[in-house]
Amino acid sequence: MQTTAVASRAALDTLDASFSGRLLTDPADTAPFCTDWIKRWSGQALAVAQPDTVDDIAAIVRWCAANKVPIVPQGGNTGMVGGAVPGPDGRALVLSTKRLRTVRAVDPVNNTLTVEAGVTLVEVQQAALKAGRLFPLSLGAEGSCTIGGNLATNAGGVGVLRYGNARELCLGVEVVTAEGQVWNGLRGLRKDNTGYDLRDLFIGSEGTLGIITAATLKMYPLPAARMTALATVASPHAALRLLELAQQRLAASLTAFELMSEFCMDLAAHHFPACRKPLDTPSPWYVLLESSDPISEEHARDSFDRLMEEAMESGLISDAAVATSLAQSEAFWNIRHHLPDAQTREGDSIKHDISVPISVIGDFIVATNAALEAASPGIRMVVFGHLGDGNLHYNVSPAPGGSGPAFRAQQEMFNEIVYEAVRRANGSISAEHGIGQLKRDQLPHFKSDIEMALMARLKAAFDPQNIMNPGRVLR
Ligand code: FAD
Ligand code: 2HG
Ligand code: ZN
Repeated sequence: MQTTAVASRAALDTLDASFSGRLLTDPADTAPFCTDWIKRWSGQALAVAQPDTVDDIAAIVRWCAANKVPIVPQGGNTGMVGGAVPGPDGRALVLSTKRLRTVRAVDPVNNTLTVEAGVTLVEVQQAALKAGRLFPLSLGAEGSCTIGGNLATNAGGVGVLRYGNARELCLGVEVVTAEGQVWNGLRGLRKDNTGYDLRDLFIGSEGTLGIITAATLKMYPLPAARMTALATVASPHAALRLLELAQQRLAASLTAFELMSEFCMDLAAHHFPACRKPLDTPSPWYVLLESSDPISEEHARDSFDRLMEEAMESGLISDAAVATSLAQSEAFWNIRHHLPDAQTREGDSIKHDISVPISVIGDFIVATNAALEAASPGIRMVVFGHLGDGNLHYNVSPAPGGSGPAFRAQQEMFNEIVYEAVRRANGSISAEHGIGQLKRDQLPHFKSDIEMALMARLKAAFDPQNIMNPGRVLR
């Protein structure tokens, strides 16, 4: 692409006239859109477009295609891999979906709802609740992330164990293609074998193939009751045995199973006083588990209490707090959801969002912790995650006061140790956050040449001018 930022600026007036909504060009206005949530990537935008409708988006994309201007789609800008912010050269247009906020349809009989891309995840959950249904995708950033971003990253979160990733919750999408055409694939069908599944290509493509402008999503019955507990376990191995027991006793009612190390709990309490530990017994590891019972409050409590008693009697857990109110349950979840923020407030963090087969996760943590601590004495491991999905946030913080370039320079060494262990375990270097900028150059080392070549051909077919989030996912 040869177009310069200067040439594109001259044409910005024609862009402004081509759509309703706002076009921000003053660097003071565009700056908030140019730095990511963890403040690791900062760039510059040619402009930030905030369109109101899908037709506006199509007009903007056509303008970008004609002027060869790269587009960086952005939803809530809560992504963890630097995919939603522009690069430093100031050539790209940030296309924010935040003004596409309509809930277009709710169909409680089909158990579906259709929402526009900029609706936040919490608002999607609320729209389902209003219809007496559950939209089960849930994650710490749900107040600000958008459903478009959730689908573009195939987000995971804390309900995957029972309901699956964002992909499993989406029946249809509407997309503006890289040529500025609108594809309406908003089908609410649970069965539809009519050729290649284009919906599944756009989901998880991180804005590199097209812009998701709306989606038809699945709703579920609301559970009759929920039970939440925070329990102490001696090791990740014990947590795994507890997971097995909980799955046997609660079956599909087990909806969340999260692991947190003691250091994570301490970090949350230190940076957020409301996140004080509800248990006095010291423990190296904690599990936050939740059941969603379809039958009744009484049934929920009986089966959950029986599970906790059995776990206590068999020595799998040494202490547990079972929430007796919604407020208490929310307080437990509050601790879990504040971990990313707590680690950021503590200073630098090097993140690894990995998955391995659940069966090997205990050995993985013991061996890889030892290797990292030997390679860089004093580091503090921040290990937590969605144990029920085999997905760990296997993050590294420096020794107290050790944030800075010297720590950050060790990133490659940490990555090598962690990703080599992931490779040996037949795991993935990105379980739920995606590839973005952060892992783009690692990807070819973890995919076969055939996979990389097929992905490159797909990209070329969908986005022949390479204007859709260029340089993300693929080089
Ligand atoms: P953005 O950050 O704006 O964008 C993410 C990517 O999608 C970018 O590549 C962007 O270009 C692209 N994109 C955005 N919108 C569109 C669109 N409409 N069409 C095409 N491409 C688009 N993630 C998890 O998976 N599980 C978790 O448990 C989880 N917890 C989190 C907790 C916290 C506190 C935070 C800050 C983040 C967490 N995340 C988690 C990461 C993040 O919230 C998710 O990746 C979320 O899905 C991103 O949504 P967003 O609207 O913020 O997308
Ligand atoms: C979570 O599960 C998110 O809280 C963020 O996926 C993980 O901060 C992280 O590494
Ligand atoms: Zn997560």
